[in-house]
Amino acid sequence: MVEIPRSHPRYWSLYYRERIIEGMEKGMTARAGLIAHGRGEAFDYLLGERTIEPAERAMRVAVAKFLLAEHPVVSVNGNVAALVPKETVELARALNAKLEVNLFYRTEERVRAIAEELKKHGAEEILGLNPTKRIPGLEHERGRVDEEGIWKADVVLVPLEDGDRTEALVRMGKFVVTVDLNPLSRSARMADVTVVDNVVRAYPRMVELAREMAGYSRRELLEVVGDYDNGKVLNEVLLHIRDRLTRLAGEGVWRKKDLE
Ligand code: PTJ
Repeated sequence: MVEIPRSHPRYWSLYYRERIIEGMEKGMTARAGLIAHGRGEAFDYLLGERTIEPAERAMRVAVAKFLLAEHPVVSVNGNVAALVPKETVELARALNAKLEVNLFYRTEERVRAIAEELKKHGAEEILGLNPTKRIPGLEHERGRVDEEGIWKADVVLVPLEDGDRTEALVRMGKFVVTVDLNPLSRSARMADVTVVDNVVRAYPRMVELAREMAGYSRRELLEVVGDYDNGKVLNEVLLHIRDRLTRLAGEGVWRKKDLE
């Protein structure tokens, strides 16, 4: 990995870029994953590179839904394995969920490389190595899922996902949670809960929330879910972006060193 000086004003952004490149060099991340990462970065700029309140609310509901689930599954792709392998394993453990490597651009080599990385971070059972089922309506490799994992799941977390697959999972009757920085993506619009946040911030926060809520009763978890409305939350994200841009345009960004 290229050494980035800690003093660089964009240190974290450059650091995660390097992690994605390294993920590709390790055979985990798809080439298209680099493009997806760039799109995510652009939306993170618009959000202000921090977890906003609607995302916090979405995370609480997502975690409560997972803790209420019978067959919860956390899906892992090549970008997530590069950016948050440790947090992915911690999250699945805290949510009592199974881990499934499930790829849009599936190749056996990438599945194996990702499974290895997860094992290095303490994962024991990893599904998705021999998927025997297919998501109805999705042809070829991108539709293959594990019978004991996504196939059976009632609640599934599919971060940085393709919209078509998200929609197909919803059609199968699954409760679908996604993490996606783009509030306008098809995935964000199709999911039941969309956490509009960077996965590098969202996963550690979700681990905290899962540990905090682990002691909640069923009734308390149902109260957290309440009458959550994903459409409303996405609208709030759009308004956050609009208001922030209006404010920044008013203040002026020319030669401004930090943006809040
Ligand atoms: O590893 P694979 O084969 O499963 O492929 C993974 C990618 C991400 C390449 C594949 O699912 C894909 O092409 O996804 P999309 O359609 O580009 O969607 C990815 C979404 O994730 C986009 O809306 C990005 O804005 C968003 N995104 C990118 N980086 C992050 C992110 N969201 C949260 N955190 C990020 N770090």
